[in-house]
Amino acid sequence: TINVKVNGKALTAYPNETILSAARRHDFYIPTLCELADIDHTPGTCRVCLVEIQMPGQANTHMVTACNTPVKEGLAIETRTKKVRDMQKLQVELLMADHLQDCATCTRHGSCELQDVAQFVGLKENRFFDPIRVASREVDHSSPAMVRDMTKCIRCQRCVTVCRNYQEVDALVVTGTGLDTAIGLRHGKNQKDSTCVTCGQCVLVCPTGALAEKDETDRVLDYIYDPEVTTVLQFAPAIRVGFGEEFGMPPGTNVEGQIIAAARKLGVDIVLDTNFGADVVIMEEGTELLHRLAERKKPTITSCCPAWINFAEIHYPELLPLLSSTRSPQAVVGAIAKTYLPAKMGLDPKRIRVISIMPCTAKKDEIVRPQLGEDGTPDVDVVLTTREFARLLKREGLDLNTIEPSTFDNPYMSEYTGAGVIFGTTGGVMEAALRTVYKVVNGKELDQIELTQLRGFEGVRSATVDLGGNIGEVKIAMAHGLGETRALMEAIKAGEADFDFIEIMACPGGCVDGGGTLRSKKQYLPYALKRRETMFGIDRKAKVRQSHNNEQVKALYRDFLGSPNSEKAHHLLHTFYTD
Ligand code: HC0
Ligand code: SF4
Repeated sequence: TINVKVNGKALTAYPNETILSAARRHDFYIPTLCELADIDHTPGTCRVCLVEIQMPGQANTHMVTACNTPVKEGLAIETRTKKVRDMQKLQVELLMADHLQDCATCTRHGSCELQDVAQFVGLKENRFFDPIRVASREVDHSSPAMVRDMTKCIRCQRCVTVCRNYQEVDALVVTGTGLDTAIGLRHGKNQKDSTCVTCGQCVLVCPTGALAEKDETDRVLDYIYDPEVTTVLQFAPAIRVGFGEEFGMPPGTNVEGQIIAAARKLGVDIVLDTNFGADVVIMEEGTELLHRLAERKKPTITSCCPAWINFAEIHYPELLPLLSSTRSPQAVVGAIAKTYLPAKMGLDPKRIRVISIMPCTAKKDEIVRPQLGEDGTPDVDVVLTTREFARLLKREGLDLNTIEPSTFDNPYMSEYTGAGVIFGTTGGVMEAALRTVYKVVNGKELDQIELTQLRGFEGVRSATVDLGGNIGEVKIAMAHGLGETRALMEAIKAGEADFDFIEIMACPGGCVDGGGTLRSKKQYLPYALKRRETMFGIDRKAKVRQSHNNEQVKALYRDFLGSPNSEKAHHLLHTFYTD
């Protein structure tokens, strides 16, 4: 180890460790805006982590950036001298010179890392603000899912790193030099026409409001306060285990009951569960899988993750025939809510507006796909991310902490099984599908409902599962994160991956860590395992744990669709992809 002093206190550091890392391990706070240890990112571009150091035996001191200066034996480090504080303040003031000053209108207001650091250094004035430069910065509204606002970018490049090294989409590049440096899409494209798949991982690591979901809370209020409209709200499996964090609850708290109650307080007419749609998806996709296995078509790849669909369409169009044609659970709920539900409840389908709460940015561009609607009317009208839903409740003066939990009351589309709920974590769709496929093949339930051998967390996992009957052993794989997905797709193309069924989730961890979830400052995906644990706990306690045993799903087939993969089911619950 290496001996150093921080603010006069002796402590030990590791060889090759940076000053920032050593100080942090010993609870000395040094502000920074670009560094993000979780994604191994220390570009040293924000220059806020300035500290004053003195080499052993030397009288003079130097100012250095702590994030990329290694410790040395005998080094004395000062983090709070007047000189350090003044220079940090000046550095933040310089960052603010080229930053839109209108914090009150920003989606990041109240959770912005730049605001935090400005408070920390005690910034009181903005002497260098250059409105003309800021006005010349690009704001890209082309995507239905996300906004890229360069008037708020501090060029930390975290987004470039996550997109390039983790998602391996590599859509983002640094453009320009010097004062003109910015972040853009490759080849000067706008977001919509670029190779971006709107997974939103870059949004999760952005320290400011430069990258954000497209805020549609106003549109939801328009629907809710329109007396002519019947509002139907669905929320995704992962929402109930990640939403409480937006209101300061411990990570992974199950707030399903509070969400239902909050939606009613907002004025939503009918509250449904996307989990119901997940159970329907298993009926459709499971049936499709069995047909494809019989025809020796393989692999079949899941189709519920919209950033994965975007990725396949843009980056692997030659593999599109392998994708299941079954729509995602959110799309299924949308289609059923505008056909079966009004028929059952005596509602006018034209007056129904479906609102989805999703942990995902890509779900916003999923709903504008023309094939997910009827005669130009979308099945789902608007998607709010977890973050926007929190913003909406706060706008309406609702605090999740003080809301009494409630329960679902819709008799047609709100019941769900344990299989439906685990969709939200990597491997869950696979596990849910196998529970049902096993029953179809063998006429009896799996002895062991929990397929714990599938529950690892490695980026790509594979297994061989004996489905018995006329099917026998099938080889399956699950990937989460697009970097891992790319590796798997390359292996398939090279003929080196012999799988029957593959689950893909574009976000590392699956939906519980989607690009629409809480932005946890200074960390990348810290709550994945807690949220996942809660999800498995909900499944374990569920009275019904297999999709085919969902009574409301059975009624849907009996009264409306006929059987899985029927003509009507095909029309309403299946889709196609385009390259
Ligand atoms: Fe997911 Fe879904 S599980 S994609 O991760 O399949 O967003 O939670 O809603 O649609 O059910 C997200 C989560 C969903 C869908 C479901 C699937
Ligand atoms: Fe890259 Fe995903 Fe961000 Fe698009 S949304 S730029 S693919 S990280």
